[in-house]
Amino acid sequence: MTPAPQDLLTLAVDVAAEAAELLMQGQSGVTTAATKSSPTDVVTAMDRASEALIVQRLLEARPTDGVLGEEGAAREGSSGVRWVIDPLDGTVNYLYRLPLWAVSIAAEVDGRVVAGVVHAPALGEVWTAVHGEGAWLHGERLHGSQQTELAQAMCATGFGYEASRRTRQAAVLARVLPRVRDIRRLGSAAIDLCLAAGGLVDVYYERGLHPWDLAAAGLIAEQAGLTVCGLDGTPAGIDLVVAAPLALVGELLALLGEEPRADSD
Ligand code: LIP
Repeated sequence: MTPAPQDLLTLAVDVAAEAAELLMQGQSGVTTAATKSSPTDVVTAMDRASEALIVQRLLEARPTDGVLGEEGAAREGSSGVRWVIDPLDGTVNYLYRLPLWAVSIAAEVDGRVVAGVVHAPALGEVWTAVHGEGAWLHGERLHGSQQTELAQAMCATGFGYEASRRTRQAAVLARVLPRVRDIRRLGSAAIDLCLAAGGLVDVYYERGLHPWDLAAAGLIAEQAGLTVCGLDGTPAGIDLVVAAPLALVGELLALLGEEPRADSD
């Protein structure tokens, strides 16, 4: 029996709240436990503890589900449901005690995201969405920006951890900066997309994101009426994620794609 997306959301919201509490408790004194793709791409013991707790709770409730987590949790399920988990998005912000970090949990049914929650405890925000039922924050339905002029658009973006990738991203940013109202670099793709869902920024783009960075927040932005896509309008993914009002998508994609790509950056 395929579970109701709302029931999957209820479970995700409860589990995300517990993980958020664990992360708030464990933040003081947290240090880098290891590095990943570069010396600045860090993981802390709290990233791992959060993921372990989330996976344990989800599989206690639904033992035959699959999981995919940033810190290595990977399990094929038999139920048709898979949980895509970023146990701590904005790890560097968490390390620096900046409040822009979140727990992100999405439920996929047969490969499509049907429900998602992004819980940012230091901001006191819990964004949710169910496919076809809108995006919500504190019981209010979210509506993304209606901006129709790119030059008036507040643009959020982010950068990778490797110097060569950052060099290329800086070149893209140099093209974008004169063409938008201003840039915000907040350090968490999940929070960037949720702020776009609420119209607190007009557009967002980033290259190099993983499924767990955008699974839940991408649904939230989409359910708030934004177009969420990738290069040339293909599905959003590691090559590119754009979230914008339909009126701005074409112009933004053209601007991002202007430079012939040496590679996927
Ligand atoms: C972060 C993303 C952010 C991106 C960072 C990093 P993490 O995820 O949320 O948008 O710019 O480079 O990938 O590493 O904190 O889970």
